[in-house]
Amino acid sequence: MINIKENERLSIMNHSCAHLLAQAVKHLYPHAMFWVGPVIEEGFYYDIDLGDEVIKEEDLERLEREMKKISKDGKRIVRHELTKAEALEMFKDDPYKLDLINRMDENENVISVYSQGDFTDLCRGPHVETVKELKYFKLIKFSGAYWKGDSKNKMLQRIYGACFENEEDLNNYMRELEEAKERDHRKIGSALEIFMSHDLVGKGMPLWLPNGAIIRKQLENYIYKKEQEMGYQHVYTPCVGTVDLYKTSGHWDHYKENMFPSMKVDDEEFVLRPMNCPHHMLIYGNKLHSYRDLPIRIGEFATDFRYEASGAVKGLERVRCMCQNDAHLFVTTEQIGEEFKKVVGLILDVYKDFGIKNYKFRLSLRDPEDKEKYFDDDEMWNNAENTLRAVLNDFGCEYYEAIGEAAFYGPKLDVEVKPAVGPEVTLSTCQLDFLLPRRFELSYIDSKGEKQVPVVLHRAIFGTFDRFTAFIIEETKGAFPLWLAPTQVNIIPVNNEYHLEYALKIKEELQQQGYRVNLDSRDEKLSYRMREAQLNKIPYNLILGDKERDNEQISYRKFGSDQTTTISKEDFMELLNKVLVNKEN
Ligand code: TSB
Ligand code: ZN
Repeated sequence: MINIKENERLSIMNHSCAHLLAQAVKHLYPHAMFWVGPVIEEGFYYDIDLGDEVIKEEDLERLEREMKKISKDGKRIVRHELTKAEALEMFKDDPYKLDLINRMDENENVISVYSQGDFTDLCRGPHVETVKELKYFKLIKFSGAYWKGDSKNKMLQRIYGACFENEEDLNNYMRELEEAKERDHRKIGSALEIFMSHDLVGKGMPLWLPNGAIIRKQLENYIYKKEQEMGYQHVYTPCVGTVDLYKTSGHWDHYKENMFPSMKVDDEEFVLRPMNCPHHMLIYGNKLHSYRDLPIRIGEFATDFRYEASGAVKGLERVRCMCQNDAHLFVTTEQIGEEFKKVVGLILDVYKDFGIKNYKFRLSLRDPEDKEKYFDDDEMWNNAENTLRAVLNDFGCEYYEAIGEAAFYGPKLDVEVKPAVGPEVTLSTCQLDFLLPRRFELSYIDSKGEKQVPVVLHRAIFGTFDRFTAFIIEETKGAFPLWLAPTQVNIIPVNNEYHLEYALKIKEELQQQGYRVNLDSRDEKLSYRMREAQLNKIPYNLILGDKERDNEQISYRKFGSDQTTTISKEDFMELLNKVLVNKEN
């Protein structure tokens, strides 16, 4: 999908279209006041104060009609420059614009406003020359948005739109938007009964339904096996800890706004944990360690709770209760490179198995100009950052460096992906940490018999099972590869009277081999049952009639194909096994 913000011409047009929208709003709602109307990747929006009024679907059409009218009228867009004093005078009745003007840099001695017909707005520009140039636009959606994003402030009405140079581009864009909506994991997740939410459980707390639970179990088994092969040791720990635990780790001071409030039980004060690192630090610290034991890799599928803003929670992608595919790797300084390499190798391996191709590696580094912001050990930082770079280069991975984005405690690598709807998110992460082991006074004995502090790598390959599942739903559009599909094979006996027995036999054989099978022996037409299997995106559909029964054969149709293939039962079993093992569709 095109990124409008990155296209200069479209950026200008969309910004002008935001003004056109504001003008139309002013015509229909004379009391309206305007906050900001920026260009975004998907077009533009404008945040508007409509008093007590709330925008509804049909208002978008009315506004669009008004915008078309203004555009036809064809007024020129004219720039005027004012001093700050003049601007303050001009917008003296508009608290929003006054707020903007007052926040402008003192040195900014020219303030510009743009006028088109009866409408003037404070703006840096640039704009198109006349509103006539804005012909191919669409208002897309609306939502509430707190002024300055702060829930203590008034809720404004945000209207989104997009503008293009010609009708074809606009139509293509609208089609892509529609496709993205169809791919949205929230829609597919509900249609395929993967997860649900309920107000009584709470916001950002999805419930995994049986189909979702199968997918999640497959993911768990898959990554557990990989991690076991790599020498990880898996643990179980409680999803709460005392406030003191999180004071020791530093989260209480630095991460509190992302945590649920604490609760008192007898004389202990607990928090729902936002991270598992402190628990794993304690497990490491439970024993004395020699350098010969390192790396020690402690893994857990661990439930965490985070306070995410209610406007930010989204299906399985951004939740308040999540399960991380977490591990903390305890290494010597010399082992950082080797261990980091293993983590990147695992990420690449997993992405290959899932056919994930569109992702970006982001290497977050320290800002060398602002060393005070970071854990104070220059040599450690330099070595670590160079090591991470070298590993990525060795793999030939493309990555970009985000200077100044490292955590206080060390550099990190994130993998970013783009969901069907909304901004990019991080899936996998690997974060170096020089500090946490110190806070927990962890150590190992080196070859000279001296105490040393290990370095910790925090890493999550799937990120969370929640977010990863959301992503896989969108990647596959719900047509999961055989090994992940909740129902793998659907069996349709053509006629229950004659073919049910054979169908039952095949079902049993498949189940004995571990497949998840559904027998659709409902008294419905064959075509109806076939269509439903397609809707449920079941990978293999078997149609069993006379011929199949008499010759011990299977006729099957793969999801998405309208071709039926007939082969011997043995060949079918072999085929299915091959598809399963190779993680194909
Ligand atoms: C990797 N302590 C580390 C851990 O050891 C940690 O918690 N890192 S994290 O904060 O980056 O979270 C790990 C992963 O969880 C992220 O990469 C992201 O994929 C996923 N994640 C974070 N917040 C959410 C959320 N609200 N909903 C779903 N997944 C999330
Ligand atoms: Zn961690």
